[in-house]
Formats: sequence, C-alpha cells, structure tokens
Amino acid sequence: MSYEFPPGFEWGVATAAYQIEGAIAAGGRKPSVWDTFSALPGRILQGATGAIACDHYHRYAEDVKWMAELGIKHYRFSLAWSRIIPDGRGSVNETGIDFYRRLLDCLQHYGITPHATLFHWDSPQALEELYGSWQSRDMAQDFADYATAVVSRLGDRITSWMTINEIVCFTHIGYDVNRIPVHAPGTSVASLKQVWQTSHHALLAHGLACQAIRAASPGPCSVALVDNFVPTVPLTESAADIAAARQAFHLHGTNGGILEPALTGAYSPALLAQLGENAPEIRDGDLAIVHQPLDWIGFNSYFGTYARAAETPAGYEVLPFPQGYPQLNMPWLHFVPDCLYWGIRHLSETLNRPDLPVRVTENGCAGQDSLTEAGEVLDSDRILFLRQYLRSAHRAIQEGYPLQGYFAWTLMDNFEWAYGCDRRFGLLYTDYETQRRIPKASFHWYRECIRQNRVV
Ligand code: GBH
Repeated sequence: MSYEFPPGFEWGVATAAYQIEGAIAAGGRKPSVWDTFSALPGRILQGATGAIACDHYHRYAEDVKWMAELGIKHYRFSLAWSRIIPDGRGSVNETGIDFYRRLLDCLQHYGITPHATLFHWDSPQALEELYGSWQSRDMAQDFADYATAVVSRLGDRITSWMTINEIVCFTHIGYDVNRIPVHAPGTSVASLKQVWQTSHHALLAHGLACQAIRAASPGPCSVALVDNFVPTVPLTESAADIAAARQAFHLHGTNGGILEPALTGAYSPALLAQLGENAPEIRDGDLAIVHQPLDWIGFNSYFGTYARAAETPAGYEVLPFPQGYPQLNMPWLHFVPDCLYWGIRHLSETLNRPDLPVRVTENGCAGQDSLTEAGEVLDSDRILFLRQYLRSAHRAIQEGYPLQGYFAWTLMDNFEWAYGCDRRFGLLYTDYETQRRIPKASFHWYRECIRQNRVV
C-alpha cells in the first residue's frame, strides 16, 4: 500500500493565538480569561502562563519561514478577540488588526493559504467581569459583532473561516459543578444545567457568527465549526459492533449536545431525556440559529472510545481502556488511530451528513521530547502516532468520505493550557530560553509526506 493522497489534498499545521503569541500587553491588547486564570497560583503546571509563550507576535516571520521549509500550503491559526476588541465589545483596536495583516501578508508571500479560527478559548476578561462571559446569552451577540469587525477588515486576505474551536473545552471544562474547573474562566457553578447553558450560548454564538461572517465577507468565503467530538470505535468491525458504535455515539461525551445540534438542528433526544431538568433552556428559534449551513466541518482528532454490542438494556456498551493501553504523554491521549476514520464515518452515517466536507483541523501528540547531545530531537513516538492516524485518514478517502485536508497539531511546542510548557506537541522543538526553534525528526518525516503526497 503506497498510501497516496489525491491531488490537491491539503497538508497543513495548526496553532492557536494564546498558545503561541505572547506579547499580552503589546499593541493595545487587553487580558483574556486565560491571562487571569494562568496567573492564579496552582492552576497551571509549574506556574507557566502565556505571557511570552513562543513570542510569535514578534517572531511570526521566522515561524512562517519554518512553515515554508516544511512545505505546507495551508495554515490554521486563531485570532485573539482581546487583541482586536480589547474590551470584548465596542471599539476595534486597529493595531491588533495590523498584526494579523502582517502575518497574512507574510503567509501570502510564501503561497500559504490561511484558515482562521475566530475563537480558541481566549474570551476577553472584560466580558467575564461584565456578565460572566459564556454564562450570559449576551456573549453570543458580542461574539457575532466581533466576527463582523474581523471579517470586514480581514476578509480581503482570508476566505476560510472557522467560528469556534472545541466548544466543550471552554464551557464544560471551564465551568464545573461544585469543583474548580481545569480551564479558564475556572468558574464553579451550582448545577449541570448551568454548564449546559454555557455550551448552548456558545452554539448560539457559532450560529450568529456564521451569519455575521457571510454578511461581512467582501467576497465568497467558507464557514465551519471545529469540534473535538469523541468517536465511538467498534471493537471489531462486525455489523453488530458497528451498529453499537453508531448507537453509542449520541450519548458519548458531549457529542449529542454540541456537534449534533450544530449539524442536524436538534440536540440528541436521548441526551435531553438523560439530562432531564439539567438540560439547557432552549428558546424558540434558538435551534434554527444554531443550525446554520456549513461549508465544511473541522474535526480535531485525538482519541476515541471502543464500543461493542452487548446484552444491556441499550444493546451496547462502551469500554474502558485496559490497564497498560498505549498512550502518549497526556493522561487522556490514548493511541486510537482508527478514531480518525470512524469520526469521519460517523459524521456521514450516524449524523447523516455525507454531503459535508471534512478537514482534520488538529491531530498530534505530546512526547517526552529532549535534545540529544548533537542537538536533535529523535521523536520516533510522534512519527509512529502521526503515521498511523494519517493511514486512517487515507482509509477514509479511499472509501469515498469527503476528507479534504489535514492539519498537524502543532507547528511548535507551545503553551499547553493547564499543562503549561511541560507538554510538547510541536513538530518544531521550542527552546523557551532562547526562543530558538529546532526541527524534530517528525518535522523531517512530515515534510517527506507532503513532498510525496502520501504517508511515508
Ligand atoms: C486540543 O484539544 C486543543 O484544541 C489544543 O489547543 C491543544 O493544545 C491540544 O488539544 C492538545 O491538548 O481530562 O478535563 O483535563 C484537544 C481536546 C481537550 C482533549 C481537553 C482532552 C482533557 C480534559 N482535549 N481534554 S480533562
């Protein structure tokens, strides 16, 4: 098997603003909830913050040069809301916009197509103080206004837009019931209903932003949502286990309450029944707003959960990972390459959206990377990981599923949220002392895949 991809397959890398930019007070930027959260003692491993991160704000030109060296033609990045509208609502900071113009011009110089995410978790602190950010329905309209501000200014340089990255990560992981959550804003709330309300508001924000992007774009553009739904993977590919995985999908993780309403216009009925009084308040007309036509869907693929047919009332069971199951250097990052294929197939078959083009907008892993005496990083574990997931992508294409592109997470080691700078996901090793980027073995391997347009 040569694992060749079709001509035009989009090879890329992905990053996010707060994880790489640093320069948190430069050019009129005001704090986001991640600045506040990471400054609190004990929230982030080794007390790291994103204050400097990879200093990409100042070093973007060098970073884009590395992308060109890697051979990618597509780059996914995010914009920092509080750089562009520092108070979250109200006046636009043109200096913030200018930074992205410089970045975009540099990408264009190297022939790299930008794919921009409007929001990757860094809500303006001002809106947290004003109304508790995602706890308020007002956040949705403020987000849509921010989308208008961005697209009307940068729509000449960007035509591929993503509204929001991974709703669950700043709602269900940012708000928790009677427990300190691990992500910003880190608010403890009284009920699960309040948690679901935050993700419902984020879905509304997504819907209103889709409308705002299309209204503000000076020319044709495409609009997507990016989600990290968790695929259920049939333990064997028997017809019974496949049916079990499809049944299990809706109630697994938050699949039925985030991806499902966005793509089908309805929360999973089974999920709503299970939530009972903890279901969010959904007003008349909300689901029509949430269910905007999308040009494609972004799938962040990291792990999945095995399911099989079983003699349970539901007719299936989801399986815990056995002791010793292979995983990468994060507690949740089990090695399940088939989840990439099954995620795409569930979009098509289980949510009945075979029409919807897919991009894998993130896939990657943390290793315990270190420099050898010769100054190399020999991350054969990352090569193993990426190679197997890419083979799974290849299978999806071979079977006719509409997978258009693949973005490795991530260009360079960066601020890994609650894990600070301790966990490295990059193809480039970041020396945080000197800000030097050092290509890992996986960088050279990925470049070869791109050059040959196949999994090598
Ligand atoms: C991606 O999320 C993010 O988009 C990206 O910014 C990040 O750097 C990358 O992953 C690597 O982590 O057990 O409560 O700690 C991936 C989805 C979200 C999956 C958080 C694991 C752990 C929740 N991840 N989740 S918890």
